[in-house]
Amino acid sequence: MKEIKRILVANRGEIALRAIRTIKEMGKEAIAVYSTADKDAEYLKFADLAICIGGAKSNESYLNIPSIMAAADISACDAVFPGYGFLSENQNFVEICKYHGITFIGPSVELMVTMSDKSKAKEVMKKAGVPVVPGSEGAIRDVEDAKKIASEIGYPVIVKASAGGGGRGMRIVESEEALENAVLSAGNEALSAFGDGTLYMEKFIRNPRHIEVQVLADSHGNAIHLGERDCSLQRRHQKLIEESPATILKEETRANLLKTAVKATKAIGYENAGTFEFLLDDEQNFYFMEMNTRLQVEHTVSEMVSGIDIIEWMIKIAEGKKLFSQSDVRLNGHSIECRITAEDPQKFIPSPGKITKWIAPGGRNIRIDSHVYCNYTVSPHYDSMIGKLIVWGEDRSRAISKMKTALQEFKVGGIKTIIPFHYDMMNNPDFIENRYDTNYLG
Ligand code: MV4
Repeated sequence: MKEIKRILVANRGEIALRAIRTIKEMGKEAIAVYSTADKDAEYLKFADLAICIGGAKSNESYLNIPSIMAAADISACDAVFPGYGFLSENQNFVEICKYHGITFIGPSVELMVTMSDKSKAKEVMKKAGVPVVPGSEGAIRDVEDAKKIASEIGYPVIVKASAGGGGRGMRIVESEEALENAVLSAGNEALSAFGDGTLYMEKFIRNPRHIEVQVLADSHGNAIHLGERDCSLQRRHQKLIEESPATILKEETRANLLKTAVKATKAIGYENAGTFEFLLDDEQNFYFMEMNTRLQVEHTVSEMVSGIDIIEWMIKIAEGKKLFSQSDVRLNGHSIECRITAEDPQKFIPSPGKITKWIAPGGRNIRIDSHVYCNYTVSPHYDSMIGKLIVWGEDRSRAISKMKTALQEFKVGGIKTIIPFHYDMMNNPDFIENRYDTNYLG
C-alpha cells in the first residue's frame, strides 16, 4: 500500500480535465502536460503545474516518451494517468514508468501485451471459458490454411489483423473465390499499418450489436463489473452514441454476460479498469471480441448508472486499496452519451477553428465533459472530439427525451459540430425503438 500524492496526466483535452478534476477532489496534486498547440487551454490552469512537452504534432509531445518522463521526473510525480489513446496502451511507456519508479495507473504490462494480440487474447478468453466466435485457432498460416478453416466454419468469414482493432486489416469474405485476395490484401494492410501482418479468421456475424462490459479489479484478487454498455451506433469504427444498460439484452443474457466478464477478469489476474468487448447476434448469443486495457471515452455512462467515479477507483487500485464488493454496486436508471465532434453533421468532415459561441445545456442529470469554451480554438492536430454530452434518466425513453432537450439547448458557433446529427438520432424511430446495429450508419 503506497499512497499516490502527485499524478502526471499524460493526455490532453476533455479526458485530461476529467482526470484533473478527480485528482484534485481526492486531495492529490495533478501535473498537466501540454503541446505548444494546447498552450492556451484553460484546463491547464486547474492543474497544480503544467509543463510543455513539445510541438503540436502528437509525436513531438503526447507520444514523446522521453519528454513526458522528463516532466514526471522534474515535477517529482509518483504516478502517471494515461487516459485513452496516445500512450495508454503503449507497452514501452509502461515499462519505462516502472524503471523510473513511477506508478502507471493501469494494468500490468504483461496483460497489456497479451490483449494487444487479438488472436492471442481470444485464445486466452476461450481457455477461461468465455464464448468466442468460431474460427482459426490462433493465426492463419497461409492462403491454403485459410481456405481449409473457412470451409470448416462456413462462409461468410471475416479475416482480421492480430495487431489490429478499429477495422484496419479486416476483410469480410463471402466465398472461397474471394478468399485469396482478401487474405493477401488484409495481410499487406496490417503489415503497413501495424508492422505485423499476422491474421486470424472468424465466422462473420451479420448485423451484430457491440456490447461491452466495464470491469474493475484490485491487487487483492477482487473483481467487479459496473454493468454493460451498448456502443452499436458507430460510423467507420468511430463510436458516436453509447448507452448503459443495453436494453436489447434479455435479463438472462445480461446476467450471463456480466458474470462471464467478471470470471474472465479473475481468470487472467487482471488489475485496474478494463473493458470486455462482445458481439451480440440476433439470437442473444454473445462472443468475446477484444479487451481494452485502458479507460474508455464512454466510461461516463457507467459512472452515471453506478454512481462510481471510475478514475478515482483506478487511482485507489494503483495505490493497492481494496475494491468494494459487487453487492455494493447498484445500477440505476439509464444513461446515454453523445460524442460532440467538431465535424460536419452530414459528411463528418473535420471542422477545426475558433469557437465563437458556446452555450452548453444544464440542469438535473445532465453532464458535459468538455475542455472547450467560447473563444477556444479547435486544433486540426488532434481528434475532432471536443466533448461529450451525457444524460441520465429513470429509463431509456426518459433519457432520450432529456438528451433531446439538452441538444436543443446546445448552441455552438464558429465551427460545425455533429449536434444536429445527434438531435436527428434522438428523433429517429429506429433509435427510439432500439432497432439498429453496428451497420446502421453504413
Ligand atoms: C466482427 C464482425 C462480425 N463478425 N467479427 C469491427 C472492428 C473490430 N474490432 C471487429 N469488428 C467486427 N468484427 C465477426 N466475427 C463485425 C465487426 C464490425 C463491427 C463491430 C463492432 C462495431 C462496429 C462494427 C462495424 C463493422 C464491423
